[in-house]
Amino acid sequence: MDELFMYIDGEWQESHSGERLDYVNPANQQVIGTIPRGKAEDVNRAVSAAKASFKADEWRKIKPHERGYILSEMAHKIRKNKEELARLETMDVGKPLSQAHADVEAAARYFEFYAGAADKLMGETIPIEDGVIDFTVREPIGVTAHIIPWNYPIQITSRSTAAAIATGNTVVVKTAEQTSLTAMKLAEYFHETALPKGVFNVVTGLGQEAGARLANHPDVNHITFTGSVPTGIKIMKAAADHVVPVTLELGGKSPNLVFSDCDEQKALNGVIRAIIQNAGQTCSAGSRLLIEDSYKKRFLSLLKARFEELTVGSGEKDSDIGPILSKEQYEKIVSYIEQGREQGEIITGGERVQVKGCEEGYYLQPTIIDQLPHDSTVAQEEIFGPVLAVFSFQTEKEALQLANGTDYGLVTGIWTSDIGKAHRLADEIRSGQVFVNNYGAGGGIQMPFGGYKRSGFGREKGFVALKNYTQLKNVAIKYR
Ligand code: TXE
Repeated sequence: MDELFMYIDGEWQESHSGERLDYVNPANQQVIGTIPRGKAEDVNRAVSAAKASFKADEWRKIKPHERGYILSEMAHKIRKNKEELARLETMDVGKPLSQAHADVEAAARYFEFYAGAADKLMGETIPIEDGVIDFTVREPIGVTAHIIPWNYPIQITSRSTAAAIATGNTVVVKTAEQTSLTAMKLAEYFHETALPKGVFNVVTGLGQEAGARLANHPDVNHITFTGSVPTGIKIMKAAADHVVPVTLELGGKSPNLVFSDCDEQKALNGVIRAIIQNAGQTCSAGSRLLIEDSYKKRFLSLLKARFEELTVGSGEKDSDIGPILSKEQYEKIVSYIEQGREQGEIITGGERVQVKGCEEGYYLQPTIIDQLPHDSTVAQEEIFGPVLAVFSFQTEKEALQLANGTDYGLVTGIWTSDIGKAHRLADEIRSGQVFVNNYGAGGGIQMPFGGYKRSGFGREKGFVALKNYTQLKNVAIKYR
């Protein structure tokens, strides 16, 4: 059993109460260690360390390229330890090892990308009138809170903390209670760099305890949150009490639109990958499939055959689909499948899989549900499992209505060889990302990522995310 500690003010710390929480390996539901059950006192310690280090000259006066250098070192350390990190991520989340490797590489890329950006954050000069020089400066915002979900811990921790540190802020991370292993490794690597103590802090604990305190702490100056809509709403309300900006990434019900003129193999591969990645426990999962009516029968039968070839098993064996994180998540998915069975038709899947040697783990067959009313709960809500709901359309207009017909708007995939059609649809789609003849562009850490509608607001990834962690000052000087 591994006992983890929190990382606060450059030191490994136990929770104030001394209480601990178990964490489990989803492959077999075995307890593999404990984490401190951080509560308000622990968050207070972390925020005051972050506040003090934000004010200290050691961090405030550091040259931008030196911040970049620290982040580059992080990228280097992540790559050097990629085997261990991928193994830990698989053990913590359950995901297939090859996907964990891709997450680790993405984490390294975030540090690398924002390392390069650290000394390229520029303001503008604005013409006002003769004798006045007007310019803008981007300044760090202060103590930034990062509340992390359990599905992509190393990626999501890296993407927002690297951007916040590149811009000169200090950071308090609250890991998801289920998955803290790789965030603690990041703390370990930061500890080995020249990052001043207190700039990067990690608190572990429950959402309603440590998370809630971080969200309502008066000395936090920005909150980045990825997770469920109800928790996002709570965080936004808590932040409103202190007029603190938030960046919210709240999941989706993303569609893939498949037209009969698509490249069939590419579309099949894309649609499958979009829903089985991380066993469908992905905010951008392609969980709705919209197929052109005349092509539906053929595409669906090919898809069914491919679904039935997918392997379900432990992440360590690198099966196509790993376990569901927990009993709670599994039961949530199964309740949607049962509703789907009543209101529609299960084309394939829908049953629990017993994996030899991992009997306690929650494994599910990849599932396709057809014939659902598009306004049903199963068609509208985020299931967060390997469950694909299928619909058909006759015209572009109908395709668009279905695509835009949920409260979410995170990602859309369009599969067609007609570039005009792809553009027309992309113009009208209400989602933060649109992919044509691909889904995800290989992770694309450089591309803005975030939602329309209830998928949240603000953008992470890419250059644009630097704006989350800075505030703009305008200076006007009259010299005549
Ligand atoms: O999410 P929560 P949960 C969706 C997905 C999943 C559902 C529930 O549909 O089935 O959410 O998962 C912290 N104040 N997504 O319960 O509650 C919590 O400790 C402050 C989609 O895990 O949103 C964790 O660190 N923080 C999503 C983080 O919030 C609080 C990824 C996420 O937990 C808090 C994960 C509070 N009151 C789940 N309550 C995506 N967009 O990818 C909880 N937390």
